[in-house]
Amino acid sequence: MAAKSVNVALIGTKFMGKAHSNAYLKVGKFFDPDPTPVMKAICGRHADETAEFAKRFGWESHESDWHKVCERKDIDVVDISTPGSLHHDMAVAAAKAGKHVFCEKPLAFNLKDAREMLDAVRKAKVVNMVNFNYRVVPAIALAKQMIAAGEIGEIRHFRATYLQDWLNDPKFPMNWRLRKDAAGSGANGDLNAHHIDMARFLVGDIAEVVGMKKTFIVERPAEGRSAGLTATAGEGTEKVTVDDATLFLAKFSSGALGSFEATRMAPGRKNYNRFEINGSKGSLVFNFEEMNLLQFYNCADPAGRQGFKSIMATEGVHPYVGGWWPPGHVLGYEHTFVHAVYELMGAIGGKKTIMADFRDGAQCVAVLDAVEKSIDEGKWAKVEKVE
Ligand code: SOE
Repeated sequence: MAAKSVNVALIGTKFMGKAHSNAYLKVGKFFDPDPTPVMKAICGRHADETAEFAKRFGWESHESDWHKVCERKDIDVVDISTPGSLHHDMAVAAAKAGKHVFCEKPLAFNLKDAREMLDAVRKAKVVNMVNFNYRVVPAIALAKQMIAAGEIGEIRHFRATYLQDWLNDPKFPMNWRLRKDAAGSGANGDLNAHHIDMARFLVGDIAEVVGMKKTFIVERPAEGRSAGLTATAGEGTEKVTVDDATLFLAKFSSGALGSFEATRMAPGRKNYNRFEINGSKGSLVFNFEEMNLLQFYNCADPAGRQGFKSIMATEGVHPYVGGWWPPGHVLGYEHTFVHAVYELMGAIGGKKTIMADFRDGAQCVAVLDAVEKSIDEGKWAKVEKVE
C-alpha cells in the first residue's frame, strides 16, 4: 500500500532552514517514512531570497509572512526553524490552526511561554516535537538502548561539556544569537539545552541546580550580514546581552549527580559536545566531534583486559544506520536531521518516537529557568515539574 503524505511548511531559510530542507529532501530517499513529507511551502522574511531558496531546495511555493503559512488550508505540518523569539507565537498559531508542529530548540524563552505552547498543542491534539537532534545520532540512540538494558547499571554521574570557540575573537560581530531579545540566552539556551535534554533522555529528570555564568566580551562590532555561525561587521559597536558561558551542577531525581559546562569561548573546540555517564557496572562516553563512536567501559571485562572500547556505530544493527551506507562509511551532522524528520513522520503516522515532545521541551526550559534563578539568587534552585 502506498504511504500517505503530509504537506510541510518550513519557516526559516538560514542554518536550520537548510538543515531541515535537506532532511525533507533526503528522508524518503533513504528511509520509508509513512506518511511521506511533501515540501509544500518555505517561508522567509525576504521574498527574493526565499524564492531563490525555494528553487534551490525544491519547495513548491514560498511565503514571506508566517501567519499566512499557518492559515494555509493545504499545510499539515509547520516546521519552526527560526530564532527563539518567534517560536511561541508561531507554534501557538500553528496549533490553533490544527497543524502538527515541529520546533527548533530551545522550545521557548521561559517556562510560562513553554507552558502556553504545550497547552496549545494539547488542546489542538496535534503531533508536537522539539528538534533535539542529538537524540537520533546512532551512537547516542545506541547508548539509550544500552542504558535501558542495564549495561552500565545504576547511573551515578552525568558529566557534560559543550564547548565551541566561534566567539573567542573579540572582533567577531554581533548576530541574533548574542541578543537576549532574539535568542533568550546565550550558551545556556543554545548549548546547555542540548545536554539538559540529553541528561533527561539518558538519566532522568533533574530536580535541583546551582549555576554561574559570564559574558567575557560585553561589546562587539555591530552586525553587517550573518549566516550560520559566521558574520561580517557593520558600522559601530553593540552591547552583547547574553552569556558567553554558563556552568551548573545538578541533582537528578534518581539521586545521580550532574555537571554541565557550556561555552563559546574554548579555542580549538568547534562543536565539542561531550558527555560521560558513570554507572555501577560501567561507563559510556560520547563526543560529537567523533560522532560515529561510543566509548564503553565494562566492569565485567576480565581483570587485566579492562579498558574503554570504541564502538563504531555504523553497522546495520545500529539505530538508523540500515538506511545509509555499509559499515564504516561514517555519518555526519546532517544525517541527524534526516533521522529527526523520519521520527516526525513516524509520530504523525502514530508510531512511538524517541524524539522530544513539547512536554520534554518545556521541562528542559524549566531547568534552564532554574539555572538562571539560581544564578540570580546565588543558591540552589528547584526545577519546576511540567506535567
Ligand atoms: C550553534 O551554537 C549551534 O549551531 C547550536 O545552535 C546547535 O543547536 C548545536 O547543535 C550546534 O551549535
